Amino acid sequence: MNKKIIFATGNEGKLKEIKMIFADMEIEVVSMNEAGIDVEIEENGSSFEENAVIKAKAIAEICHEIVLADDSGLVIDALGGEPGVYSARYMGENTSYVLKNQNILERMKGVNEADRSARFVCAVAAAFPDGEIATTEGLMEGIIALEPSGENGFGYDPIFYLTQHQCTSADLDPKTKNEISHRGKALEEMKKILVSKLV
Ligand code: ITT
Repeated sequence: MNKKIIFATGNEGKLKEIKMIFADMEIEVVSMNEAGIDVEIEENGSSFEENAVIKAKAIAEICHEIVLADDSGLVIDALGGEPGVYSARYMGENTSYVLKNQNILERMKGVNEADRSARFVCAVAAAFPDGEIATTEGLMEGIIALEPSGENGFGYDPIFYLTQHQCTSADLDPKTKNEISHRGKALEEMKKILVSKLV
């Protein structure tokens, strides 16, 4: 039984969450970094799913193991779906999230609560050594906060307010975030596919 998967991500925030979500599985999750793989992948798809498949396939071609990839982002309705698939590249890949978040809050100034709806989307793709591809998707609904809050998570978490929890996703403890998050949902679905493939 193949109990190892390579996760095609260079994002440490994602990786922490992924490892925690897989902690209850007898599957070793190895990051690209840990596997010694260092390649630039051009994410030129027009959807989260397309980009996840591009990343998983690109790495599967190199390592002939089961490869998973996560493409995710923040979709803000009042901004026509921005930053969307460009979430990592918004204002430039090297711009800090303090500045990116500040910029979004600035653009959302004056937008009333009813129109601040947004969601995190996560597509996960698996590329199997036999060439099969599987994808799953998860969503987390919320609104854009009025000001940043919280130290947990990463990226846009400090400005993503969960009305049900009355806090941002950066205020949540990591376990609770994984239970309700776009990534948690997409990966729980993917775990079921992996179990059926690995028996
Ligand atoms: P890899 O492609 O190497 O996995 P990346 O950071 O480039 O890393 P994406 O292209 O999928 O990944 O971009 C996702 C961006 O969306 C990420 O950099 C964050 O800015 C944002 N994002 C996704 N999930 C998030 C979460 O749970 N909390 C906060 N921000 C998130």
